[in-house]
Amino acid sequence: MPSESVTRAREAIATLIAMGITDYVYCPGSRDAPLAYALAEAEKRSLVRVYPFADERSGAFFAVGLSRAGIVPAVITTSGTAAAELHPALEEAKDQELPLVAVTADRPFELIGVGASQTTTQHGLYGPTPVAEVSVPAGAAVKEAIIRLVRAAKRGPVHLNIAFADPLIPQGDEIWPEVRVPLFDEGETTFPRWNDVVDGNLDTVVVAGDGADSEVVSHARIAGIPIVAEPTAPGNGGHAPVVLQLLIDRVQQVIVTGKPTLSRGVQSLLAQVPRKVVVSSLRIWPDPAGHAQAVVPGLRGTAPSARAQWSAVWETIASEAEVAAAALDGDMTLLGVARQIWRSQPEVPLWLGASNAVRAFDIAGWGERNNVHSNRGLAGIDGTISTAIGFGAARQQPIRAVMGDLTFAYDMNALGARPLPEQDIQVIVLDDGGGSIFASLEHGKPQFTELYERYFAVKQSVDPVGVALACGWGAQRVETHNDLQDILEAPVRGRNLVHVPVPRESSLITDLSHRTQIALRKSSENCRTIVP
Ligand SMILES: Cc1ncc(C[n+]2csc(CCOP(=O)(O)OP(=O)(O)O)c2C)c(N)n1
Ligand SMILES: [Mg+2]
Repeated sequence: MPSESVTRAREAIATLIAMGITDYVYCPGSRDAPLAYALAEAEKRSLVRVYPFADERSGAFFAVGLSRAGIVPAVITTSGTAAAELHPALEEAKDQELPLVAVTADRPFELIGVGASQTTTQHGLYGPTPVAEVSVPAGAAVKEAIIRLVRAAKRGPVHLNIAFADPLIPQGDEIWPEVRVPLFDEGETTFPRWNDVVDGNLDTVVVAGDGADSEVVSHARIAGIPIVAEPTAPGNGGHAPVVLQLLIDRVQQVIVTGKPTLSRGVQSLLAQVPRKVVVSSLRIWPDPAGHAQAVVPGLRGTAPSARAQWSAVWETIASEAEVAAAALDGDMTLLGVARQIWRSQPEVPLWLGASNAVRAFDIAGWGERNNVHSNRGLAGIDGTISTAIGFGAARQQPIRAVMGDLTFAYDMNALGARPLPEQDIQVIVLDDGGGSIFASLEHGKPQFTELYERYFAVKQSVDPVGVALACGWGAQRVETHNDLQDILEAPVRGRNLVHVPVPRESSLITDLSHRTQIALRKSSENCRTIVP
């Protein structure tokens, strides 16, 4: 007689496949074993790609990487704490509105709350995080629930909790179900024209954050509108935070696209600018101040030309900022190294860790670069290596991931995982002996120096090279610009780690901004009118 649980697991996987889900992170356990057998059958039929992970937290972040690369993944765990491990990645997926299906196997519901082993309340486990959630009791049909759930996943993570009763292994006579799903018509959206919502008489900047609309950025560029783009947005690669610091009071209108999170200057601008247009198709559009005049899903037509004087002022300061930044070349500092990495092998996708790593690129990178990514949803320092591995796996491309030392230590487990037998990934650890970002905030003041080390820096006793070697990665410590350059010019092959010690920075932007002002004063008398 066929196993009822294995039959339902097959129905579940066949329905997920029919809904277009072909990539599965599978984390082992006893309760989710029926799903393992179902996946193995689907794999035999070449219907799915399966990435086995022992560590569910890492596996879930790997899935976020897949999703960021355009694949809708499912992550399968067993019951108990295993299910809880998905929560951080689901939070990140929620904020980026990335589709992801969390499938947790559960005990039959009558075993909840009666002291049964590895049994907890899994329905509602992630609180309000999933955009949809369904729990299916043991023995109940799963198809309809899954169809509705996967459709809801367009807007973020969803949670499917399925209870399985014993026996959990195949009895040998289960069939592979034929599952048909409805065709869904997605309809069309029409966008307003630029001139309908953007005032062409105002001095405007486009702020492009993570997930920005490349059409908006390219139209703005043609019209000469200055662009303040974060490293993960199109139009990146200037020293916009530095320029903005000097011109912030002159901006009369902002067009926001994507979710900007990196610089305090941009946040101040967004809070104070008189006129703001948000271009976003996200369910939760970025406007914390809540005073946007318009929120639109896109713009059509051409952008109104910027005033020539406004573009010229911006350009002048931007080129002086570049002169100031060029003085960093050769430095083994966070900014110097970020600049060096940014300009090496632009064809290799970059994955940037949160904290100062991504900010250093925001300030020091020069020259536009595509294919730069980061978990900017909740800007966690967890799961960075796992997400980068997932993104690289989805793109089937070598990838370079750059992060701070705490960020590395947080996700070291990922170095031991082998979701793919072979992968080309380079992890660069910018090691400044703990968490440094707080030193550039109020906590960096001299009166807190002693407290800082113990409460904020929390330096880990971890040797990244030793860890990497122990996990079968290649690894080296690099201390000179030239040695780093040799590594950055070589193709990324296999798994390897580069450990780069850098001094702790107290403020990334102030120094560059100061240098830019000096350069401006020297370069032209006219600039006195620009920088008072
Ligand atoms: C999961 C998580 N825990 C805590 C934080 C708060 N946090 C932000 S940056 C940071 C320190 C990061 O240190 P490191 O990776 O060495 O980068 P650095 O600031 O030194 O550049 C911490 C703890 C966070 N963002 N995510
Ligand atoms: Mg650090």
